Amino acid sequence: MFTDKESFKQAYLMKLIEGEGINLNDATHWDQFVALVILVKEKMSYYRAINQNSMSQGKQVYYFSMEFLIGRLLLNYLVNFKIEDLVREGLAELNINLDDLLEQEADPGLGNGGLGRLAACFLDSMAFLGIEGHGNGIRYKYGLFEQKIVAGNQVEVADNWLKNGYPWEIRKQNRAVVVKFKGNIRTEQNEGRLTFYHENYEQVLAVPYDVPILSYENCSYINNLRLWSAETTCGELDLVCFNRGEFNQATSFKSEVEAISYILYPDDSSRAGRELRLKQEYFFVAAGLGSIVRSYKKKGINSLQEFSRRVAVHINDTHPVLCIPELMRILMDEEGMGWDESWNITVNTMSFTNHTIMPEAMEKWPIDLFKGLLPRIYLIIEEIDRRFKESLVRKFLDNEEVVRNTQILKDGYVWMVNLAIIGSSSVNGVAKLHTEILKEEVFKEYNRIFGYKFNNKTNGVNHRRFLLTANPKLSRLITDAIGPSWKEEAGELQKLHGLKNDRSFLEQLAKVKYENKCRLAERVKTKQGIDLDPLSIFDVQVKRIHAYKRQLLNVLKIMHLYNKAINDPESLTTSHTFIFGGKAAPGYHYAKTVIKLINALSQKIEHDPKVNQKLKVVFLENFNVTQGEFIYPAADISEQISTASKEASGTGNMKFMMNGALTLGTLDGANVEINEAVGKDNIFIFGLTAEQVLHYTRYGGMPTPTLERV
Ligand code: 26Q
Repeated sequence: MFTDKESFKQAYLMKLIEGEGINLNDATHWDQFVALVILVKEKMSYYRAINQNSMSQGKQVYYFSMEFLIGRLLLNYLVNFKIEDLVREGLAELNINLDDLLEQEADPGLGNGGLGRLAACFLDSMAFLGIEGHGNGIRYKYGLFEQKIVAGNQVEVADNWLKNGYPWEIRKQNRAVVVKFKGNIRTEQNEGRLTFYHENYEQVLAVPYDVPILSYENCSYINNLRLWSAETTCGELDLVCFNRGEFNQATSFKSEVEAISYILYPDDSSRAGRELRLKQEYFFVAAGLGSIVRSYKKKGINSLQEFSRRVAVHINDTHPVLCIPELMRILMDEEGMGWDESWNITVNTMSFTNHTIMPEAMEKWPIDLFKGLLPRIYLIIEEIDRRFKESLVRKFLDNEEVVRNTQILKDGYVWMVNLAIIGSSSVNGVAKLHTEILKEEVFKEYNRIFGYKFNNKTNGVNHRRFLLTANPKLSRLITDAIGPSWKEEAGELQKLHGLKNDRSFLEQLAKVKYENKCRLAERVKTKQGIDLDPLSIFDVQVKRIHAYKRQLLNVLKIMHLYNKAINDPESLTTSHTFIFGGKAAPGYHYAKTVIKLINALSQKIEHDPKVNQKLKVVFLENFNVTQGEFIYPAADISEQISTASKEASGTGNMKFMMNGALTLGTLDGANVEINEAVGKDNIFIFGLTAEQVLHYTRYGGMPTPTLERV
């Protein structure tokens, strides 16, 4: 295995020639990329082998999430192995630019936005901290659509991220798990115990694909992201049907099964309630828990009584909440435990994060649909609900509202968030303000019953991806100034305080920002043919398009500047480039219209010679993790202007801030904590507080005559 530049070059050339039968001159960027991937994978296998010997018996953490937005991995692996410079220089000596190879890698769009990226950041952090923490999700054949802008409108194109194969995944056929849907439940009394038999079900084979999550620095910590793919249990086709001549039936069953992991649903909470989504949710939950229990037993621990001491399962929003009844099912129906013991183990194993306060985004399923698809899971939920209500009636006899607002089965629906709170030992919000709103407003009844469960975990981001790797120039400047320890411990960045009046440092800082703006401008020119002026102020709002995030407010502000400039061109003292980016859910008409409006405004200004030297609006196509890595380092101003109380936390706000952008924002989500941390020179706050907004929504009009502005 290579250890220095020369041995790397040799190994690399050998891979090209031996592995792919290509010599350097004939190799395309793709061939060159593949050769590097193979070398990195070999390095990983080497560390894996070392790690096998020191397999810990420590607690295993499983992060269940419908979404993981992991971004590209090649550079992440090179940085974590601390071989980026060696590889970059070695390749340069072979006349290969590492950046060209990085561009070959697909960015798997297996998530909608913040929630999915948070899951990926947690995997990175757990690996770094030496926590044995693994992701469990779905290997969607198609990720979130790729966004194109045609005549100012968003057009969705399928995200075929697997078309060239995904080099980092390893299919583990022998770890496949059978998942059962539909059918009926027969009960029988066996030795005084009611036993449940699931019959006439349809079975689906869940096949795992593992992606390695490598720790920064300590390369022997390699965790796993396990993504499940749905297949038929009988190989290619239902041969029995096929041989009987029932061709259509055989092929349609196959496609019905494969549909489960076919595509990621866009965050379109208002149009929830589709059976396929529920199938997806149970599919990866049952597969994941099945494999956890199997590997738990393999370790030779006979009794599952120890389970919650050795295993933690985290539920990322309500999407994987079926973990709760599914673990109950396994413990009772497969392991023969009683209800109380199973319930204790289950609650102590599960923890849950809520990511929203918006009532329309709370997941609920029509009972009839639910019962038909998951008959045994439904019975368990019914029993959880019954027992919960029974315990409530004892404690809250007086309070009908408490009973009504906390039950799982209500108005013909299964309310997933209620199941999550009742069945977990910890419930957290994602920023201080958000958690307060959960405790005092959204879940106030639960807070009376289970106050001890509620806690806050303010979101964070992986500064090694979004600063160290995405912004190499700033990273070098920081390291020269305060040493390298900030790479492991982000808190060390505080040392930069000492340089706040250091002229030379500040000049270099400005130079880095300028160069990052040039880098973004170059990329935008190549990708969209648009010229950006790096000398103008880059004022950026990139995030999903949503009413509460208020891209429209930003547009109105720009229109105001434009109108002013028409009458008085001198009113614009500096030139501004307003940059937007973000996807709209395909069914969200309002959000799509906002995109159209931004592009219309962009055209209008572009064609107005009175202002087009000073003002520009651009919409960047297909905002994703990779685009973000170019955008955050290049921003002067970060727009974080959601209606106070609506943005649970936000994480883009942190990525911009750590790359030296000033924030224009409202007191919402984690902006509140950023405000406390960075002070008035770095964040500019406007608008109502969350309390004022909530008061306004509840009572109408203005909350108090002396409305105080922050
Ligand atoms: C729901 C039903 C049907 C189909 C899709 C969905 C769905 C999918 C994704 C609903 C919600 C999401 C994603 C939500 C999300 O990303 N929330 C964000 O989470 C971040 C991490 O905590 C926060 O920083 C953001 O404030 C929050 O908006």
